[in-house]
Amino acid sequence: MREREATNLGLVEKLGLIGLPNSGKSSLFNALTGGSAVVAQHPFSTTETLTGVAIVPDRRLDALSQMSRSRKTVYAHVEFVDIAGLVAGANAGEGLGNRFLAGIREVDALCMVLRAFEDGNVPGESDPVEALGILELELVMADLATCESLIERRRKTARADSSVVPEVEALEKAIDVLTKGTPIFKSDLGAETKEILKGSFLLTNKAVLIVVNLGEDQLDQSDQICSLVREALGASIDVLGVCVQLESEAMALELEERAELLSGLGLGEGALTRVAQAAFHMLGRRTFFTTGDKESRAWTFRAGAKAPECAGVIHSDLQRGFIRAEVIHWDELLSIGSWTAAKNQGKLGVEGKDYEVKDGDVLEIRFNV
Ligand SMILES: Nc1nc2c(ncn2[C@@H]2O[C@H](COP(=O)(O)OP(=O)(O)OP(=O)(O)O)[C@@H](O)[C@H]2O)c(=O)[nH]1
Ligand SMILES: [Mg+2]
Repeated sequence: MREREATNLGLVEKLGLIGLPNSGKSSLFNALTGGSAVVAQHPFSTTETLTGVAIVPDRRLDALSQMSRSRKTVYAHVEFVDIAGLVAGANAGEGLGNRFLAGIREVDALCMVLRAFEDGNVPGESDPVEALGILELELVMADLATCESLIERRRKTARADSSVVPEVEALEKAIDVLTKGTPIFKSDLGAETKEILKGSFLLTNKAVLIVVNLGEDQLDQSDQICSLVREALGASIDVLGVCVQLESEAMALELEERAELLSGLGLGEGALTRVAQAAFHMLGRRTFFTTGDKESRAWTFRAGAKAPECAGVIHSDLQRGFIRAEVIHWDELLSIGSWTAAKNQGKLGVEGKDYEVKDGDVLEIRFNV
């Protein structure tokens, strides 16, 4: 049987699932990672943060694996963290307040789960726009408190040490934005300011992805509901409509049955694929491939990386002893039909240390240690 697994190498950034109680965070977490977080009808069923690995499905890799008759297919992955639910007043310690805030401080990006589904048996509101407003306000209040407690101390230090001046200026800009109720991720603060602010560990200075949790009966209104959320955001942030319950039921099925169920509902390969892919992309990650009869594998690199750095993702020896990379884009390789044929036809590019690897490149590294 052919294996399917996620690579353990590469970048380790984590994506935190946040939302109001009973919005479906743990259900989404389980569906994405095959995990077993507690899912229950009462609020605050999650009290401890849980981390899990979600495979990033990739049709390009599937095709390469089939071409090479690989015994193993290894996908890229994204780490998700299931965090306790947040309620209005969390910044002042309501609900699981501080626990929630500590959990979110440790992740690198946020996936907000906004409930739209209606279910009389599951307490909680079903207005995603209102939920967004509550979440934003809580995060903003917490950030404002952080900035205000930092700035006086930093101002004092800056009087003796001018290298701290940019940080003071960045904090002033942040306070300005936050006071208006705007999270940093929605603000027009420049990349440089945001970079300086990273040292302050703000909650809203993180990339964001939004999942609207739809009821099965709302699937045909997905576009309308999501565009209301997009309007409320007023920023270029991905908003994905997902029926979490349905997708997690589908995940329990065998691959073929799952495909049948989802396509029968007009859901294609399902929305979880899009969530994992959007998360992967939002984190600035790109993919290159290696392919052979032993395995076909997706490797993760950061956008803009050069060939030796990518070689180092496979193994540090390959970076240290890097000589050159043989490169072909995945679709061209597929149309030729095999690595050997591509080589014989002279279709493999021979690239040196300065080559910027592109998303979708297939590589073979020549090295000497
Ligand atoms: N009808 C319906 N129920 C759902 C859906 N998604 C989740 N639920 C139910 O909502 C309840 C809460 O789901 P959880 O995944 O535990 O929610 P949570 O956001 O992790 O909740 P806390 O950890 O308590 O903050 C469970 O009973 C789920 O079965 C959905 O799409 N439709
Ligand atoms: Mg939960």
